[in-house]
Amino acid sequence: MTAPHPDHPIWPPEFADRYRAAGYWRGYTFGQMLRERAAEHPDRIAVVDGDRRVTYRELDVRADRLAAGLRAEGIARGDRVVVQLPNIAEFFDVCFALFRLGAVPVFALPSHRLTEISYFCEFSGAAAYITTDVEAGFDHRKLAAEVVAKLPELRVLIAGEPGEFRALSDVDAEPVELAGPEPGDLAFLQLSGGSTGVPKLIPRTHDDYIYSFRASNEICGVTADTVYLGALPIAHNFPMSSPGTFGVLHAGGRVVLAHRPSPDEVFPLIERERVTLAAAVPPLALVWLDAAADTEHDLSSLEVLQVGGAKCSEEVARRVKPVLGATLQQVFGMAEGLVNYTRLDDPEEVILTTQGRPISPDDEVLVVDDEDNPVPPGETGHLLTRGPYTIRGYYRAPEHNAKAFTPDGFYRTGDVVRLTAEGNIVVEGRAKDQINRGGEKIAAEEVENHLLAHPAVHDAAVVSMPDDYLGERSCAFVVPRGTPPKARELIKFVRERGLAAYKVPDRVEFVDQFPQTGVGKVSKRDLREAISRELVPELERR
Ligand code: OOB
Repeated sequence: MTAPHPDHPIWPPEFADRYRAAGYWRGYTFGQMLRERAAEHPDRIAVVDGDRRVTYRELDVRADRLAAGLRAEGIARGDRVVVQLPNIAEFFDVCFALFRLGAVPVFALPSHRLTEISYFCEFSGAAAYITTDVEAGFDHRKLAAEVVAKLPELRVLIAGEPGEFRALSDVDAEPVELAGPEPGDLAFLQLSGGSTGVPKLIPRTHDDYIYSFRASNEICGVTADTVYLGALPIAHNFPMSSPGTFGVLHAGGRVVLAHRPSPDEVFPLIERERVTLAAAVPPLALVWLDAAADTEHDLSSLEVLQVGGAKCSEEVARRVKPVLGATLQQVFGMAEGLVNYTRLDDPEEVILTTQGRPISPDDEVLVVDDEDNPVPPGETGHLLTRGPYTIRGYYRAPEHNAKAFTPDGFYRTGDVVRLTAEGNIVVEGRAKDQINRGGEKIAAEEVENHLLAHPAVHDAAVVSMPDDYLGERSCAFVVPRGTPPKARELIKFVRERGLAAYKVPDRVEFVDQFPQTGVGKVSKRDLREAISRELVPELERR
C-alpha cells in the first residue's frame, strides 16, 4: 500500500487499486529493475560515454557501492539530493545509488544557475548537491561554492575534478543491506516547466514512472537491441522516460551519451555505435536534418527519430523520412505525467500532422471550455488529464495544487488542443503563461519578478514572439520608472541574478503602459500581437 504523503497528494486508493489490478503498477523499484537486468545480461553494455563503456554488472555494482558510500556520508532514505549533471555516465551511478538508498534526487538541468539551484536546495530541504566540474565552459564548482555560501550545511559532491569539494569517485564503500524504498514511494522530483514565480517540483513514484517507460518501450519498439542516443539533457523527462534512457535500460538496451547535441558530435556517434533511436526537440531536429543532407557519416542505423517538447512543424516532420530514412515519432508529453506518441505504424498523415495519443488505456483525456465543460468533439479546448502516471499534485504546493488540478484530480495541462476523429491530439496553443523556447519552458512570472527587481522597472510583462528557428523566443515588455534604462542593461541585470540563460529575455520593448483586458488585467495577447507585428517587417528584410 502506498501511504498518504504529507508533502504531496497521491492517487486515491480506488485508483491505485485499479492501476495495480490492471498490471500498470507492478510493485518493483528502480533498484530492483537494475538488479534484474544485471542478472539477466551482466556483460551487455548499458551506457556508452566517450571511451567509457559501462556494463549492466558494473552499473549495478557501482550503484550498490555508491549507495553505501552515500549512506556513510550521512545521506539517508527520504533525503532530497539536488542532482545537476550533464550527459555523463556518472549520472546513472548517482540515480541508481540514490534510488537504492531511497534518497530522492531533485533533477536540475545543467543550464540552471545560482537562483534556481539554491531555490531547489532550500525548498526541497536538500541534504546534498551533486554536480560536475567544468561543463560547456562553465565551472560548476564556482556555482557550488556560491550555493554553499548561502546554505552552509549542504554537502557537495563533484563528478570530476573536485576542487575544494569532495569527489564523487571517492564516495565508495562495501555494499550494505539497505532497507530501500517501497514501489509506491517517491522516487525523485522533476521540475515543471511552470507558469508561476518559482518552478514547481513534480513528485514521481517508482511504480508510476516505471510504468510510463515500460509501456513506452512497447509503443516505441524498444528492446535489448535498441541503441538510444541521449543528446538532449538527460535529466529532462523526455529523454529520461519517453522511453528515454530509463526505458532503454529497463529493456536491457544501450544508452549512448552525447555531450553536445550538435551534428559534429552526434553524427559520428550514430555511425560508430549504430544508434537506432534518437530524441530531439524541433529546432535540434531541424539542425540535424540540415546537416544530414550532406554528411559523410553513415546514419542508416537510425530507425526512429522522436521529436517533442514543442510543436514540430509539418515542414520539419515531412523531411524526416526522406532525409534520414528514419520513422518520425511525435512526442507530446509533460513532466507531470501524460505522454502521447504517434505510433510507428500510424498512417503518414497522422504522424505528420498530430501529436499522437496517450500511452495508457487508463489515461483520461478531457478537452474542455473555460468553465470545464467538455467541448463538442473535434473542437479546440483546454486539455485536462488524469491517469496511472500523472501526478495528483505538486510537491509542497497545496495552494497551487488547488488551482492546477480539478477537484476530481485532473491535471490542468495549460495546453489548448483538439482531438481528431481517430482520437489523436493536435496541440493548437497554450493557455498557461509560459514561453516554449524550442522545448525549454520559461514561466513568464518568474522572469517578470527578476525584471521588477530592477529600480528602473515599474512593470514588466514577458510574452512569446515567433521565431523561425526556436518556434518562440521571449520578449519582455517593460514600463520604465522614469528614464528607460538600456535594454542591454536590463538583460545583463537579469543574467547576473543567476538565472539559466534560456530564461533571459531575448528582447526588451519599452512602453508607457500595458494594454488591458476587459477585467483590467494585462492583455498578453495584445502584447504578443504587437511584437509579432513589429517582427514582420524585420523578418521580411532578411
Ligand atoms: C516535455 O515536458 P515539459 O514538462 O518540459 O513540458 C511540457 C509542455 C506541455 O504541456 C506542452 O505545453 C509542451 O511542453 N509540449 C509540446 C509538445 N511536447 C511538449 N507542445 C507541442 N507539441 C509537442 N510535441 O516537454 C516532454 C515530456 C515528455 C515527453 C516529451 C516532452
